[in-house]
Amino acid sequence: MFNFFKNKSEEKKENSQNLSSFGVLKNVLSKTANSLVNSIVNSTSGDKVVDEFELEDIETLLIKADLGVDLAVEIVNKIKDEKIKSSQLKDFLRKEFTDILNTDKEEKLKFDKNKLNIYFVVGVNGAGKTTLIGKLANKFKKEGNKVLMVAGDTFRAAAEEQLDIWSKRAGVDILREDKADSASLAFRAIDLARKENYNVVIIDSAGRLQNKFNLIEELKKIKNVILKKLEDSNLETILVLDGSQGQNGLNQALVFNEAVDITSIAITKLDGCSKGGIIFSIAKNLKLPTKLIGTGESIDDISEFNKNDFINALFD
Ligand SMILES: Nc1nc2c(ncn2[C@@H]2O[C@H](COP(=O)(O)OP(=O)(O)OP(=O)(O)O)[C@@H](O)[C@H]2O)c(=O)[nH]1
Ligand SMILES: [Mg+2]
Repeated sequence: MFNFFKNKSEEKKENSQNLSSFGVLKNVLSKTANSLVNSIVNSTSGDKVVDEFELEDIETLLIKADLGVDLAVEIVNKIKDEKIKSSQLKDFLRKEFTDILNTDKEEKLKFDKNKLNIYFVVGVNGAGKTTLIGKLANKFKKEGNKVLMVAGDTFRAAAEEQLDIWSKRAGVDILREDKADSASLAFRAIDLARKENYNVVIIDSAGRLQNKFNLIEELKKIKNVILKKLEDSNLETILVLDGSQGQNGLNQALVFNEAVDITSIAITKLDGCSKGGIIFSIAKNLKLPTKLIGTGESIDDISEFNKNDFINALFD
């Protein structure tokens, strides 16, 4: 009965909390759904086999949706070979996209409450690493875990400060040290976590495009330290990709995977972008599972990737 007294912002907050996480996902993916599904289905007409001209359009549209040339050509060839009709196109795409996501890799982020869980977060400049760490820390903290953030980006001025702000927002501890060597910081972080019973450690890293060799060498050093101290801990090496950059992500994934064996992908900035097709491209080409998606700039704007929900959000 007191609804009348609620101000607009309270109302908005309540409404957004009422939105199911699927509703949020559907909203976030609406542009990708348009570019990857609707525009393609709408590019054909009549209840006839998709013709040559339409196939050309479909190929262009799939490439534009950041599926990558190889995958786009493969799908178009299948439509042609299987003599798919316009009316069957949507179901055909749904099955194709579902099959691509069916890699045999674990879909969920590794986590075991009774173990130390280490998340090493890598990616190029501005991909959204630090923001993702803030969101992830908050999620783990809310689920009752003892979380330590590690300010492993000791390169960029103000990077540690930025992580510090996120640690306060999430209400978790942070290990930071001016001008520290990031590998030795990771070393001390894992020791500290064991000594003080943290069960989640999230390590930030620098994202330098302009100095790729040094960046990659530094990441390898950090990873080696983590592996040496791993014991029976869980480890996820998470590559953060800016979803709005589309196909660039594939090249980044190749380089980072070669250097530090990526175990999961986090795609950020999917909100408002139409390039979510990159998820299929990465699954197909690298067999790397996307496990997290960033859906905005606020602390709760993170979802665990679920392939059925993802497909349903695109197609339903
Ligand atoms: N819209 C949107 N913006 C995001 C998302 N994730 C991160 N950002 C924004 O992207 C920008 C860069 O994010 P950071 O977290 O600082 O990126 P980073 O990878 O740590 O960058 P460096 O430390 O410079 O390598 C910030 O302005 C974030 O607010 C997301 O999911 N959606
Ligand atoms: Mg950062």
